Amino acid sequence: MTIDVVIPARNEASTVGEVVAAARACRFAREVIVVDDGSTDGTADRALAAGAKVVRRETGSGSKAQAMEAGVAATDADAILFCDADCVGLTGAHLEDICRPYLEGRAAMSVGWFDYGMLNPLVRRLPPTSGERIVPRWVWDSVHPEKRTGYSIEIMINEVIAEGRLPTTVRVMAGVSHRTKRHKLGLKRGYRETWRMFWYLIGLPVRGVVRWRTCWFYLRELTVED
Ligand SMILES: Nc1nc2c(ncn2[C@@H]2O[C@H](COP(=O)(O)OP(=O)(O)O)[C@@H](O)[C@H]2O)c(=O)[nH]1
Ligand SMILES: [Mg+2]
Repeated sequence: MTIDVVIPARNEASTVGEVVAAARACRFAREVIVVDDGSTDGTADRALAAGAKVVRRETGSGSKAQAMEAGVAATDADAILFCDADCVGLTGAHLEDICRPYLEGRAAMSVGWFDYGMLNPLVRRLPPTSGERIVPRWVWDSVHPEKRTGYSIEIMINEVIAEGRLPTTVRVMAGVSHRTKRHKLGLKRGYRETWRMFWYLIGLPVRGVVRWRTCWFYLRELTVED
């Protein structure tokens, strides 16, 4: 069983080195692949210096989902551990905790949630939008190409798992957060973009892009780990 780490990154120079180091410290991971779409802040250099293999997309109009796709195409691993490049406080131990339920056959998908403190008991049961998750590569391949877009790629991975009635485990990555859109874009634009993303995601079942039953199937097969 081989596991490679795929890290989509656009302009994440301040955190990508720390994230690559965490991924390399995960004893279950073979290779760490960072996919960069025309970053202008030295993200690729930081990733290389931290020991990642860097895949550069030169389209200038990428998306996170397309970066993930390029990362999966660059590996023949049996399973992919996806990880965002803007995590803060992430360690190899967090990633090992995510991998374990998958490796032990308890989960087809294992996900790490950011640490929201008192909100954790509530958050852990929502359909996860986290970028930190392991899935077998067939799950990625089963996401319809038209659905590999925008903010919703994680929801579309959830859909493959839920509609297959497959078990998911989630756990909180203690002490881990990320640089939010407010940090990256400033308060005003950051809040606007966060709300835009939130409404888009809420709208998926409302507009029938994702069926309500999918959420139910997801919850039925969900195990929350401490
Ligand atoms: N290569 C690449 N990475 C991207 C792109 N858009 C987002 N990302 C990365 O995907 C991860 C999650 O994106 P982010 O903007 O943090 O989304 P949020 O966590 O929902 O606010 C981060 O590591 C981003 O750098 C893109 O167009 N290309
Ligand atoms: Mg983020």
